[in-house]
Amino acid sequence: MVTISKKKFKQSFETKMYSLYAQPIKDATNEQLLSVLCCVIKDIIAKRWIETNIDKEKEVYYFCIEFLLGRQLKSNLLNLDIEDSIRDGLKELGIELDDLINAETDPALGNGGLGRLAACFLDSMASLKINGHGYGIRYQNGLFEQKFVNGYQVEVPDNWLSQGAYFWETVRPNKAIVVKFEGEIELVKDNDRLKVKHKNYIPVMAMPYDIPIIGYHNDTINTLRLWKSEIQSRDFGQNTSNAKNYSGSYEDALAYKYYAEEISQVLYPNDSNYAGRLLRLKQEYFFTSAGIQDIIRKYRRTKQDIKSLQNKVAIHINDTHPTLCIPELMRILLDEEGLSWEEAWKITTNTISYTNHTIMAEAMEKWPIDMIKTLLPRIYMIIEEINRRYNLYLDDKYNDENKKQHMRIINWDNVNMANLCIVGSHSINGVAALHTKLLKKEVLRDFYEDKPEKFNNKTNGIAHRRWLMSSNPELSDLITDLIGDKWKKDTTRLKDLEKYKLNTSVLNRLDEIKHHNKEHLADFINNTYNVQVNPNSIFDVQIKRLHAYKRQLLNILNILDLYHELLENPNFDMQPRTFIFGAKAAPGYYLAKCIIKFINSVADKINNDPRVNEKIKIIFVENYGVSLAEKIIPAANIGEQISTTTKEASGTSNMKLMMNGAITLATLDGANVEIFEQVGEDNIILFGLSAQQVLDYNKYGGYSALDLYQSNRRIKRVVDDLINGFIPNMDSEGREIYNSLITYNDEYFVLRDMENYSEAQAKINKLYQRKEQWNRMSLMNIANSGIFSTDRTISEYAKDIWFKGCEINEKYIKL
Ligand code: GL9
Repeated sequence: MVTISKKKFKQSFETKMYSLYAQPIKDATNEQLLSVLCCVIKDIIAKRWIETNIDKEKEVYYFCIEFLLGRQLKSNLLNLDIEDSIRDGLKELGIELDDLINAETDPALGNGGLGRLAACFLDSMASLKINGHGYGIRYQNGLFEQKFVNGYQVEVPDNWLSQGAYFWETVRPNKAIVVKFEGEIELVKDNDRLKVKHKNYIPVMAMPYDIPIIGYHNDTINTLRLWKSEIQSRDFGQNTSNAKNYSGSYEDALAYKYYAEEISQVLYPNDSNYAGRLLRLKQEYFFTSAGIQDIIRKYRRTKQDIKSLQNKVAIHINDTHPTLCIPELMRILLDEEGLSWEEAWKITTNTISYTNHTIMAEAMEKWPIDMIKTLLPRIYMIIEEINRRYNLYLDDKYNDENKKQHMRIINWDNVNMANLCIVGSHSINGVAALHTKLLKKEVLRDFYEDKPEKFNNKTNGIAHRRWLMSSNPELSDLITDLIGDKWKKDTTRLKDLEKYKLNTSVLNRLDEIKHHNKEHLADFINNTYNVQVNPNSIFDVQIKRLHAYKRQLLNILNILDLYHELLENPNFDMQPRTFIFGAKAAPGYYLAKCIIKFINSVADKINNDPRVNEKIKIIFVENYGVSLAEKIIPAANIGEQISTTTKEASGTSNMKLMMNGAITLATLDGANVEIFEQVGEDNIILFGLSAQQVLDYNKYGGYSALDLYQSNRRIKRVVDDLINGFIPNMDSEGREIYNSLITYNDEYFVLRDMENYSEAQAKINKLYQRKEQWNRMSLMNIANSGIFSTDRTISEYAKDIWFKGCEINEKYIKL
């Protein structure tokens, strides 16, 4: 393992400061100090990074259009096990490590769960010594910064590169790759074969920026390679003789520059939603083509037979955004390697695997044929041929036209990307047991019945190193004091904590740590938002994207109900509560933005009402992201996981919160089902419709929100508050929400679950007052969170998908 002595570190730091900035340390800004520190760390790991990348065993390439990394410094120091020596060394130079940790930008190159999962996967692949690398896009602007103006969400462009560079990355111009858009395809006769000639294409340069991904206390340093789009420059020895000629006017040159650079300019701020825009399709092809070309280039250097690709390379498609990996790999195998269709198809399907992350209809990517044909003429030809052959297979096997229609890759005027993924890969997995079951039984039933052996479940996880060890060090130390430190490499050992469940002093210690974390968060809230919160109150947390199915609305309507109850009965016995929300809404998602405005307006009213504000406080943190999550999660007493059952594929904040001792308040949706199975019914609070009830309502109807509204006094009272002026400062937002509930019959069953939710909340109120029991529940949650480490998830991917049947399986996989 790499190490560095304090003395050597100080020397390197000073030398780097001079060579980079030619100034003494005392004159440097925190950003400059941070950049120097990153360079020193990169020097320390350089040799190991190079060695990890010398190809030995089978490698995994994880394609994802988003990687939500969060800050890297602290987690890198933790994984390298050099935090103490660096902290002391810096101190002797007059520098506080924590100042530098806080000076780091938080790269938000993702929207939410999907992108964060990809980042946790990278951490676990490196920590399990799997040669697993990420491919993505180096967006110039990540997810927008959220501001609240008069309670409304306002989006400000993210500028994570404002310091000029990202200190962890290394740009590699010698590894740039040309990606070809548009143009025409000509088939030219070459002896007895037809050769494909792509003419008049627009060449876009994919410039790789590499970020090291450091394994925990081992020597593995993997790579996240993010591509930036640029104009094609002649300097890099790429053959682009058939490219469109741009040597014309100044306007032409500018237009070309815009065309190329626009591709990696900005992250689409969508959550589980299909954008359907040409630029998005460009992004999808840009990074998949660059990645696949890169893999093949590296493979060719090994001089091995291309037909053995699947023995050395596993390609994973994370959701449908990288689907074009399939026709792109086919293109290279057919047009460049000269393989037959059958050979190429076998290699492709054996190499590629796919994960589905949602069953929401609006997330299902369907690209218009014309768009693909014009933008990617050769790729479209290949998709058409895949479709033609698959149709022959379907016609041969089935008579049911409806069924076949459902399964076709090209349907009407669209290419169905999920269908292409399913047909073109050897493994399809969902992200929690219930989600996989719904895929098999409902959404992808025909495909499952056709090829059941391809389908499997891989329940999501979280990197416990970031989400427990690094963000909650006090709790982490207590755990180690109690059960030793083996849990850090094998989180199932957390189970050993159960033997302390009747130990009052351990339970009190747990409580003290939670309280301490709550004080920290309270200070932060006070300093940032100028709102006083009481650390003795219950910290009730809902942090996730704002979406109707996630039902932040249910939470706020219940708070409003509580408010009415308190006004009617000031002696109403309740433990003070602090409700904490963190959520961004997609900029074009009007209802979600109305809900943000509504929550902020209710917060304003309640927080300023002296009759109740000792009992209820509502905090909506601005610009929720990874860094804020790291502050909030250790301080949470309750994790709200209240999505409409069947809609949340898995969820991952549920796992982070339980691992930090929060009690889950949940519907039996996504991975909540498995959390319930782990902790048992005494240690979770459940409510709401079952999956079957939701499916039945959706199939057969039978739910009337209006009837419920008219017959239930408390429901009517809060729904009326949306439109009767009770909440000041609202415009038409209340009406919009009202209509979604009453006029459009409450698609997500908010009102249907309301009474049950309110009972569950009342139960929590009582439980919290029995402190020892509450602390025991908290301990049981931590003790049973072990299987939700991504180390478990990744070892399952490795065993069942990437390395299935390979020799290296045993050697590499820990669990
Ligand atoms: C999501 C699902 O909605 C989540 O339930 C799941 O936990 C994650 C990771 O598997 O994937 N799918 C999806 O499109 N998003 C998810 O969070 N959305 C975003 O990432 C914004």
